Amino acid sequence: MGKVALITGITGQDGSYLTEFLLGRGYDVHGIVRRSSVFTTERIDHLYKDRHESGVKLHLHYGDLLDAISLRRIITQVKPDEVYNLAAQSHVRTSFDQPVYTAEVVAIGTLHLLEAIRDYRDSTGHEVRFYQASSSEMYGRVREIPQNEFTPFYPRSPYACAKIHAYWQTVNYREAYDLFACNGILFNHESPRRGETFVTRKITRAATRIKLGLQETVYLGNLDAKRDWGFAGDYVQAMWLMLQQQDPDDYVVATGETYSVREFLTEAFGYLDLDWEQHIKFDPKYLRPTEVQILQGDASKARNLLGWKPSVNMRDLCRMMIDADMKLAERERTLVDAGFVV
Ligand code: NAP
Ligand code: G4F
Repeated sequence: MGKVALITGITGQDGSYLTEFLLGRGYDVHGIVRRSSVFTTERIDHLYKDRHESGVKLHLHYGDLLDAISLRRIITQVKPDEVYNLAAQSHVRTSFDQPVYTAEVVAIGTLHLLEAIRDYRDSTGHEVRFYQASSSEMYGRVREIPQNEFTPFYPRSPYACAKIHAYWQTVNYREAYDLFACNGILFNHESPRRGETFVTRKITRAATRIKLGLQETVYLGNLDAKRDWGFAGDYVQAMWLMLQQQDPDDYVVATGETYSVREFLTEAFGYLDLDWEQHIKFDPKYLRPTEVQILQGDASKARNLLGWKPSVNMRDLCRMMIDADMKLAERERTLVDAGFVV
């Protein structure tokens, strides 16, 4: 029998890459999907087979991190060996507009899940390994560069405060209840599947549309912020590796390199022979009340203990995203030329 994994946040960027990775390793993958009036499964549609076909390995269940009963029911039905908690209101700027909701999903939602797993393990004797999607955003106002597993947290957003709550709950369930629970402290990771309101994807979408004459301008906020950007496809492998170890632990996952938003812009627009300064305008709406100015990770522990290392640097990541977004822009151009409004 292959292993069974349960993924919260399966419809998100990381959920889709992790699903691909686990299916490739023979797992039965179950994912929790929120009910919505529109389809939200675009990122995993290429993996999904109708349940009436044979050999179906990907199964979706309606549920929500805010609905503890649904989590308990799904865990009892699915009997997972590994649970990956990727679900979150993951947008930092939005967390200032919806702090309570963000805390409920990110902090209390994680607690609902940990409680459900603990009770399931205790009543069945079935060991469940747990991965928590912790974030470099927790370092916030950094005093040391680069950041590693010992760097103190100093959160600068409601999102980061909630992630720190979930981080420590994960540690506490490991220590108090002997749960195999790990935190992956992941630095920013991007891909062609990145949500379009995160800065890298906003830039690659805009640059390709500008190149094809579909728009003129893009509005951005703080161009001086620096991030350690890696490729999401690499980072989900680190999540899996953490759950395959002898003992549970917490790991930083990062490239070790940091670049400003301005440098990312230069790379993206330069690749298309465009001058970004002709197309970028400032909008204070995109500033945060408190900003994280610089993140740069030290992933030595993951490299030494998990044998993990990133395979894509910022330049190649940016070009991968531009190449994918150019295909989208070309399709939009074709529609516009045929008289459709996009
Ligand atoms: P994402 O693309 O925003 O995906 C978030 C996922 O969570 C989506 O599937 C979303 O469902 C789901 N979700 C949101 N609220 C939920 C709820 N109440 N109940 C159940 N599901 C819910 O995020 P990502 O970039 O893949 O990141 C995955 C995780 O890693 C997140 O926890 C994020 O905070 C964390 N993280 C991300 C990064 C990064 O750079 N990407 C770095 C560090 C940590 P819908 O599709 O229905 O919206
Ligand atoms: O792309 P961002 O929105 O990512 P941010 O805030 O670093 O958060 C992402 O990474 C975290 C890991 O550290 C995750 F935990 C979190 O879930 C998320 O995936 O913004 C990056 C930087 C910020 O400094 C922001 O102020 O870009 C700056 N920025 C400048 N103009 C902008 C914009 N960010 C966005 N989203 N939109 C802008 O127009």
